[in-house]
Amino acid sequence: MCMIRLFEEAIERLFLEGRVMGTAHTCIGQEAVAVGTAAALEACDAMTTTHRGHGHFLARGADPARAMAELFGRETGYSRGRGGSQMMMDPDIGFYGANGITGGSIPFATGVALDAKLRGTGRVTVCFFGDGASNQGVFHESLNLAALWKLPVLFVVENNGYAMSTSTVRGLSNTHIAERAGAYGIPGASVDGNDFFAVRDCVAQHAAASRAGQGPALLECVTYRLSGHSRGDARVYRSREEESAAWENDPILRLEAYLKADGTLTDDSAKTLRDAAHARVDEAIRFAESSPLPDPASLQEDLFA
Ligand SMILES: Cc1ncc(C[n+]2csc(CCOP(=O)(O)OP(=O)(O)O)c2C)c(N)n1
Ligand SMILES: [Mg+2]
Repeated sequence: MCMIRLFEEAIERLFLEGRVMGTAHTCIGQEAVAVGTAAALEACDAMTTTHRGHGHFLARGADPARAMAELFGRETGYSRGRGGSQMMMDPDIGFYGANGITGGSIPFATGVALDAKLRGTGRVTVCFFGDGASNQGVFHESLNLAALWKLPVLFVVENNGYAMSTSTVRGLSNTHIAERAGAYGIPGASVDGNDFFAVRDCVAQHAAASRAGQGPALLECVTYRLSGHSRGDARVYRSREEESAAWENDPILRLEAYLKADGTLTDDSAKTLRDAAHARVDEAIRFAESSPLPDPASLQEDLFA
């Protein structure tokens, strides 16, 4: 979780410094959802994500150096520098990609789960998406088919309070997204998405059921997008007081306090962990900046249209 936080903070800084181009959506404040979910999965399982997917990718085991290189547009990046923030994937770790289309990963993950069912691989697919994406038509279409065909897929909605500048109370007729599970006759659960253990245990329980043939579930992780929507968001649609209150609920500080209270972590070991995470992110930036840009002569490689 620390490494994800530092990776995201580095990206926000690198954009401001003009060292990284384009845009990116960071997941500061949502790290427990990514890491809690990844901790509950098996190596054979699959994940898909959204435009806000760095944390999911890193939690699944992506190399931060290659992810950073992709953000820098370098040949050593996950998409050879051609995709950037929203176009990273690595099938070798069961990570089938981010998606710039809001809700775009929902039918895609359903297809990955259909493949697992037809082949009998025992693989569970986790599909991350946001509260805003839950209003897309493909959400209904995918959950209906996944429920009908009892597909091994967990729809994990990160209810982070906002879709761009629209708060959930302004955009959702019922902000308790997990309650929609009843419409499809599948299990639904809502957990505190800033509590690592709550997320991990909930995903583990439903992944086991799904793996055993019981079909999909809709899991809602209630969290808060501490960052702006993307680069250059002045956050005029919410107050600084609201943000300060949300920072009090920082999932990393909560986990740290918990682990210190039960004696697992000390001030020294917490510092050692943070230093190690810092070193990995610093090394990722060094790797990215020293990597070559793609050769212009390779421009037409990997084009399918
Ligand atoms: C089909 C489509 N419509 C609109 C957009 C513009 N858009 C990008 S992110 C976003 C909000 C997504 O909100 P949510 O699903 O809650 O995810 P979050 O950004 O909170 O992680 C929108 C509307 C898009 N990328 N794709
Ligand atoms: Mg959202």
